[in-house]
Amino acid sequence: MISVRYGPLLPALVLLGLTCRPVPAGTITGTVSAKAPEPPAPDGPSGSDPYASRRYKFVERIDYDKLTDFVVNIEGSVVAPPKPTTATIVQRDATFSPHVLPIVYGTTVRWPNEDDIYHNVFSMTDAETFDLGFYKKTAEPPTTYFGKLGRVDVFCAIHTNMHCIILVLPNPYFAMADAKRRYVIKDVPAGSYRIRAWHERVPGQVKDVVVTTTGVTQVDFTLGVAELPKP
Ligand SMILES: [Cu+2]
Repeated sequence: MISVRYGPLLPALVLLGLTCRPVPAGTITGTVSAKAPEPPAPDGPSGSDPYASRRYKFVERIDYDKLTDFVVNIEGSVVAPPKPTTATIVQRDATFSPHVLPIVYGTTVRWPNEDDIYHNVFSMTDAETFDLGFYKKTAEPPTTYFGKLGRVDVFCAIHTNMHCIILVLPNPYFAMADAKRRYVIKDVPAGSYRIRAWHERVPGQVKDVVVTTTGVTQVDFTLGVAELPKP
């Protein structure tokens, strides 16, 4: 399981965007996508496609062009606790929606169940461990507060495929890519940063970026295993 880790909060505390007067700010934008590795040569005896055989016919392969839920965020620079804010992940048709939710630390997440069947919401992640028990539709859904940085995997104890991921990030400068794989992070105080592109299924990527007050900084990412160390 890939984990997202950040250093201790307090030593890294900077007053990013917290001065009294308006801070000159810019925008970071670009694309983020993932690329399939070069496939090895066909391994059948005569170069035939082994996936045609009954044994492998139903093995699902990653369609890199259809991956979604990419997140791009500025690393490291931790702001003082932001204003209390809430976000929501619903349980609908036995699916958590959204599947990936980036939040700034200090956010409270609501967990409404919109189905007529029981669901359960629990996490056994190091960053957050909780169990909200079993419940159907309720007037006031249970909530959880996320005060620690990191990746939190959340499951339902009843349904196999109910899984979602909360990325608890150190500052509000993050964005999810849209259907066209474009992301936009606005109102970033001018400065030098490292930004990370993340996807749950492929290795992330970090790039250095300088944000100026005069316009838009373009940073594109193509994720894949190509950059990982080889034996
Ligand atoms: Cu469930």
